[in-house]
Amino acid sequence: MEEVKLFGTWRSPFSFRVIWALKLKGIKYEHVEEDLTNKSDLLLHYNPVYKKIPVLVHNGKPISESMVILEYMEEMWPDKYPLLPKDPYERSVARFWAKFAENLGPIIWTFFRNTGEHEKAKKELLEMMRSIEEHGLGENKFFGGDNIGFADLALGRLAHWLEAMEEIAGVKLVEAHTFPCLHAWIKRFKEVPVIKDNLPNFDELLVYYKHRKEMAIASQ
Ligand SMILES: N[C@@H](CCC(=O)N[C@@H](CS)C(=O)NCC(=O)O)C(=O)O
Repeated sequence: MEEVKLFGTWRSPFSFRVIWALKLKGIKYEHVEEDLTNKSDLLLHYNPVYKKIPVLVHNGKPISESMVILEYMEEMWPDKYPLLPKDPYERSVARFWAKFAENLGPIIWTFFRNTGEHEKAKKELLEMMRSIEEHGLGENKFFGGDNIGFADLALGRLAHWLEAMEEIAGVKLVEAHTFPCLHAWIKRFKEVPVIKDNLPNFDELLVYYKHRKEMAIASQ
């Protein structure tokens, strides 16, 4: 009998990458909700280096870092809804966009915090989105082809979390006329049942981000 536990938190796009992968692969797991203002001893024990969620604990063994967890799951349960294509070149393309998503995260955050680097971050963010728009999807519905895969899960924060940030910031970056491919991808991605049924509550996300933004402004 396998024991799978996920240490995560309700609002984290990194937690959701793992939740989506677990659901897609049909792996039963127990969710352990962490309060990041008062981290549990178990979390500190399982991830002593970064002390961050998500951590997947499989039969007592901890795996940290969301994309490392996805790679682990893919190797551990390769036949249940493969996240990566079989072809080595196509795998490299999926990993390329997943890595791109990792670089996108800090830029989104800098842009949202609206500090002195705001305009620079906005320009950089728009350039990165332009790259996804022009080189990411091609004729495909998803980065994974006809179905969502590794890179789609990595980029998932663009689909829900960015929208909440845009609303708080009062700026709409991704629109049908500015980034039609990306805009269509976001819509399609959120229509996939596993995604649609597993997203944080939007209003609660707005409250959380509003608070984070106020804190960022107060500390400037
Ligand atoms: N690179 C990590 C990022 C995870 C991360 O930033 N987690 C945040 C929550 S969204 C966290 O645990 N923060 C707690 C802290 O920084 O103390 C991953 O992909 O898993």
